[in-house]
Amino acid sequence: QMVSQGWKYFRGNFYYFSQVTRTWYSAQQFCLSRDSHLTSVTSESEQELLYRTAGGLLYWIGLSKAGSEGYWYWVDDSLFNKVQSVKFWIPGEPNNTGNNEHCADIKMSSLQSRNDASCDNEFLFICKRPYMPSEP
Ligand code: 2F8
Ligand code: CA
Repeated sequence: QMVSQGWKYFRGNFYYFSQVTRTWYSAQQFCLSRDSHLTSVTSESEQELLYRTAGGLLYWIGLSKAGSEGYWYWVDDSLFNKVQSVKFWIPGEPNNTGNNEHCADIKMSSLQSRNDASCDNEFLFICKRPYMPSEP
């Protein structure tokens, strides 16, 4: 039986912390090839797990901007809760430096860990895959 090597289990999902860097889009393509997406972060406990495991290293997450309004969305189709999300950004972020920061990473080992950055940066990344028990 296949055991999820390199994937960390937490509350119904498996998480993969990469050891190599990719652009945001390339990272998402990698996650898709492993039946996963760049991770969403939809609760305080999930945010804690991720920033603690990240240990201060910088990782892409599955948050990007779309549309002419540039609203944030989760690439795994989780609902983006703008109000809840405020407390997860680093103070002063997102600042859209150079009008070219349309993807998000976790950067600080803190509840307030999120930054917006240019999607062309090559960073480590975190994939997330729901745990789906199969029939015995
Ligand atoms: O000071 C915050 C600022 O730091 C960097 O720009 C100098 C970040 N750039 C990257 O991570 C590529 C900005 O996104 C960040 O806002
Ligand atoms: Ca920024």
